[in-house]
Parts: sequence; structure tokens; C-alpha cells
Amino acid sequence: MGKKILLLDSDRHFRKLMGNVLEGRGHDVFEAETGAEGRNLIQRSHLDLAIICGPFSDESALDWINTLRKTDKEIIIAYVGLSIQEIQPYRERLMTELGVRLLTHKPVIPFVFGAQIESQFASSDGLSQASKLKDFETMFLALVTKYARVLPQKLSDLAKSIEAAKSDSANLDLLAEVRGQAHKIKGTGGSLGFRQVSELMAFIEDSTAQMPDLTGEEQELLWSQVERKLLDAKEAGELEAKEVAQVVSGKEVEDSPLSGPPSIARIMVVDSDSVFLDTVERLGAERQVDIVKATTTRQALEKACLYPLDAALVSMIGESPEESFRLARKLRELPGYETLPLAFLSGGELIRDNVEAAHSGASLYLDKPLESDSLEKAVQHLVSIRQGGRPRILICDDDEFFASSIALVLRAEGMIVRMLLDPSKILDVMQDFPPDLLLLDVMMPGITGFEVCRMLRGVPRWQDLPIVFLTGQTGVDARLEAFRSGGDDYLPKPVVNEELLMRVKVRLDRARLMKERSDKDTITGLLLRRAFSEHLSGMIAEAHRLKAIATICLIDVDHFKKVNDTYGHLAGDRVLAGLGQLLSRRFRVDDLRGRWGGEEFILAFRRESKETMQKAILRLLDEFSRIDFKADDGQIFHVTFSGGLASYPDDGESVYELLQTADRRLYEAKKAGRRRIVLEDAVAATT
Ligand code: GH3
Ligand code: MG
Ligand code: MG
Repeated sequence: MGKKILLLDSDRHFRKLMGNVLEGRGHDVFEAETGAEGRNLIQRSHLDLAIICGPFSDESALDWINTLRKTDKEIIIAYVGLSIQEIQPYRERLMTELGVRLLTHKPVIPFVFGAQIESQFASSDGLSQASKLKDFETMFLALVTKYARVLPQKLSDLAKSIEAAKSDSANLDLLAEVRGQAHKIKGTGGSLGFRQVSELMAFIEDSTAQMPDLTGEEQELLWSQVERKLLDAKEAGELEAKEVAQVVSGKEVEDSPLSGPPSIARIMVVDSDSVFLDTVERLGAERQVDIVKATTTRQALEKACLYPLDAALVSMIGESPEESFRLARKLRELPGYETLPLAFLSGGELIRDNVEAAHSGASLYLDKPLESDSLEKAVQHLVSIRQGGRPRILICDDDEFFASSIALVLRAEGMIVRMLLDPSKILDVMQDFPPDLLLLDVMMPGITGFEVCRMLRGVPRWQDLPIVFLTGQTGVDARLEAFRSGGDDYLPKPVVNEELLMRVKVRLDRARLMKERSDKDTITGLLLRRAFSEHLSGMIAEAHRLKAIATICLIDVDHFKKVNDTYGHLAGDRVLAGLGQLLSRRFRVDDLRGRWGGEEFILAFRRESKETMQKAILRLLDEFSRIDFKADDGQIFHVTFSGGLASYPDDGESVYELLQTADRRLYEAKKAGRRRIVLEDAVAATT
């Protein structure tokens, strides 16, 4: 995955900065200060890409590249000039004659430059990757441009606050106001690439902290320094804004809303009618849903591999619905898509084949024509049942620019992000959008992030939620407070995007792992008895509330002891794993599957009768019995199972009664010769 990259620059600071960024992306970076050093490195190991920053101290960068090209035609070269003026005369020669792929100049915005470098590799991995990056880059630059525009206003607001605080030095509130404003510009400006401004703001922030302890004379001196720094900041702001403008020039930057519309989900729609697909795409845009269109089965499978999907809507294709069912099953067999929620779309003329649909796992039926409202409802439903899908991140920060820039970075990684500017609404928002992780600002109006965190930890539902603080306060006290209030991690502002991503991902992985470890069985990947029972109680309560039906099925592998004895215990484990995997891929994502214990499994289905499920599970039995299992000695063998069904409310109103009934029928199935699914009690034998 990681590539080997040469970073040749006489400027040590730049090497350190970009070295961190590129290593953060998983690459190996080889630093060189001089042309000779660079050449040495290239000769010693095979490198994928060279970043050349001119001019060097020992020779002309141009000659150096020329020499390199003579011996190495493959290596990708990126050239970073000192300024736009420096590269102008050589542009043509570098690009065409010397095959330089990326030409830019300092100052670079590290994250954007990192992404540009990445795109050099991506171009060989497929177009979509590159265009995704292009979108990201454009949006990021749009954000930076916009910030450059509002920065002068922010600085003059700060000037007013400074004026007020200076004239009333004993007033701590006024001092706090200055501090808060400077703090914010430091964090946001720094994250968006306004480095100098950010540093000057850090000075102002620190000064206000010292102010109360100083004598009048010392204060006066410090205030005059603060004012000077503020002037510097104005100048630096203009300069840095210009630099941004240069980076942007030649690129289309739209004056779009800050972050671009956040999409709530990515849904694939498969239909042979491309006019219909266009309509759905428009509906999707209205409802902030990314629609991935596919007109054939093959295209659908290809696109599913390309884009991370949250759900798929598959149209019943005319006379051959089997084709749609087959596609549904194939999608669920792709790696990572075992839990992909599916809906079937039908034109109404089709008789719904319940058994086939239950078996291949449709969670929902939709009728054509599709209305905007029903699409939205369907999406909400499908996304809510997607387990282990795209992570949902809530960013709570009162600074819209800062929140937007972070949202952009996370969205580019496929996460679903919501921003919240007003922390007092956090509980409501989290009800609506239960996040997998919360990024929480510390300094907010009215309430601190630490207080929010403490409050959340008092709510049972959010006790295990990963919470990461975003703060410009880097002192030991602040860090201690972050952990004391129940935070999991801590990210200093200005944020380095690579670090942000890394920490968010690590936290998410960890949280997911913990949950899986406690709920899931390692051999089969299914819910353990306790977790299953909890979910089942929920399902039965829901059926009760909605006056709906539900069906459970207990399954037991036939002659499993013999399997172990004949083919080995490891082969036995493989049988259990195989059945677990098959169960995960069939039926709806929101159906329940668990390992009840030993070689016993349990399933539960909403809104389905036992008659339908008997047939659907028989299909599964048929599939299972055809799987070739391999014994420890290489011998091939086949296995079957038996099952007992019970339905709510006919066979029992409590979980206990349903389990009793299903177990009795499973026993009947065994008695009657195994390899069958029983849905009724045996007629009492008479003498
Ligand atoms: P029947 O068709 O009547 O269900 O016969 P059976 O042999 O399947 O029934 P029995 O309950 O007598 O045997 C179950 C066996 O399953 C006994 C136990 O050693 C084995 N078993 C239970 N858990 C595991 C496991 O995790 N891995 C393996 N390999 N075997 C297991
Ligand atoms: Mg058994
Ligand atoms: Mg058993």
C-alpha cells in the first residue's frame, strides 16, 4: 500500500512538515538535503516517487531532474518551486520534456499537497479515485478562500475587543473575550493553512492569560506588543490569503455553501431503465442521498466494489425476477457487504415471491413510480438497519469554519458527518443522529466541552461513545481535564488532518472491536445467546406494539458429533463457521441470527409467517447441504440441519413460550428423520 517517496529539499522545516504528512498517509519517506544525497538514495533503493524542491545548494534542480530522467523513466516526479515566478519559465520543459507529473510552488497547503501526491498513485488505481480527490481539493480550497474573505472582519473585531480590554484592564470578562477570539482564529486559521496568523494569535492568547498577574507598567508594554502582533496578523493574513488565491487560481472554486451538501447515505439503484435512474438521482439530490446508478447486474457488482454503499435498491427485472434475486444474493456475498440492506422495487404488475425475497434478504419493497417521500423514508430505514456500515461522526464546535473543514476531511474518507454549532442541542441531535464518535470542541459559548462530556457520560446510552476533544488549549491542565471529564482522546487545534483521521479511525476501530467482542461469537460471527435474547425481546415487543407477526427458528446441525468424530474437530468448526457465514448472507440484514450454543443456531424474522419462513429456510438447508466441507485428511463431506419454527402471537406471546415451542418442534424434526423444518406440533399419538 505505502509507497517509497524521496523528499529532496534543502529546507529542513519543509521536509519535516511534508514528511509527517506523507508518513501519516502510510508512505515511506526518504529525506535528502542535497542533490548528491538524493541521487544516492535513488541508486540504493527503488523509489516510486520523487518530490523535488528547488533550488538546491549543490546543483541546479533542472539539471538534476534531467540526469535522473536519463536513467529512470518510470519514477513519478513532483516539482515544487520556490514561487510561481520561479517555475514559470521552465513549466513547459518540466512537464513535457522531463515528464514531471505534478508542478506546484511554495507555500503549499500541506493537506492539499499530500492529497495531490496521493492522486499521482491513484491515477493508476482508477479514475473515480482521482475525481473524488478533485472534488475534495476543490471543496477544501473553497473553504479556505471563504475564510480568507472573512478573516479581515474577524481581525478587526479582535482589534475592537483589544481596545476595550486595554482601557479597562481590571475587567476579566473583556480579557476573556480577547482570549476567546484569538483562540478561535488560531485554531481555525491554522487548520486552514494560515500558519503565520495562527502563530501571532497564539501570542495574543498567551498574553491575555498573563495580563492579570502583571503590574500596570508591564501590562502597558505587553498591550503594545499585542497590538503590534495584531497589525502583523493583518498583514500576514492578506499575504497568506493571496497565496491561497494563487494555489486556487486556475481552479474552479464555487461559491457554494460552506461544506457542500452533506449526503446522508450512498445508495445504489439498479434498473434497466436509465430514464428512471435519472429521476431517482434527482430525487436523491433533493434528499441529500448519493445515488449510484447501474443498469445491469454486472455494472451493479462492479460499482459496488468501487463505492462504499449503504444500501441497494434493486428493481425486479420484468419477466425474470430470479435475476434480481440472484443479484441481491451476489451483492451480499461481496466482501464487506454481508450486512448490506436491500430493497426491491417493483412496478406493481409483479406478484411478490415472498419466499425468494425473504431468502435473498429484501428489507423493504417499494413501488414504482418512486416518490420523493417514500425514497427518503426507505433510505432512513435502510440506513438505520445497516450494521457496521459507514461510521457516523458528530462534530460539536461553535466555529462553523473549523467544523466544516473537519467535516470535509472526514467525508472524503466516506464517513457520514453532522455538524452541530450549538452545544445546548446536543442530546436532541444525538437522538436523531446517533453517532459512532463525537468530536467535541472545548471552548464554546455558554458551556464548555468538558461539561458536555460529563453530562453525556451520565446518560447510559452514551457511556461507551468514543469522545475526542478538539482544543487549542494544550497545557497539562487542559489535557488532564479532558480525561477527567470522561473524554477518550484529545486533539490539539490547529488540527493536522492526517492526525485527525488517524485518531478517529483508531477510536472507531477500537469501539467496534469491543462491541463485537462482547456480542459476537468468534467462530460463526453471529450474536451470542445473551445479545440475541436482548434483541429478540425487542423484536417481540415491537411486534406486540405494531400488532404484527414474527417468527423464530431454532436450528441444530444433524449428527454433528459424528462429524467431529469422523472428520476432526477442526473440520467441525469449519462447518459451524460455514453455516454462520451462510446465515449472515441470507435473509434481511435486520433479521436476527445467533449461535444459541454448541451446534445450535437461532433465527428471528419480523413480519414473516412461519409458512413463508419454512420455505425460505428449506432453501437455505438445500444450499447448506451442497457445500463441500473438507476433513482434516482432505476428504470431502456434506452436512445438513434440522429446524423448529414458532410464530408470535399464534404459538406464544412471550419469548420463553416461543423458544419452548420451537425447541419441541426441533425435537420432532430430529425424530422424524432430520434434514427438515417443522412448523407444527406432531398430532398427539393415539393408541
Ligand atoms: P443430532 O442430529 O441429534 O443433533 O446429533 P448430534 O450429534 O448433532 O447431537 P449432539 O448434541 O449429541 O452432539 C453435538 C456435538 O457438537 C457435541 C459437541 O462435541 C459438538 N460441539 C459443540 N460445540 C462445538 C464446537 O464449537 N466445535 C465443534 N467442533 N464441535 C462442537
Ligand atoms: Mg446436533
Ligand atoms: Mg445439539
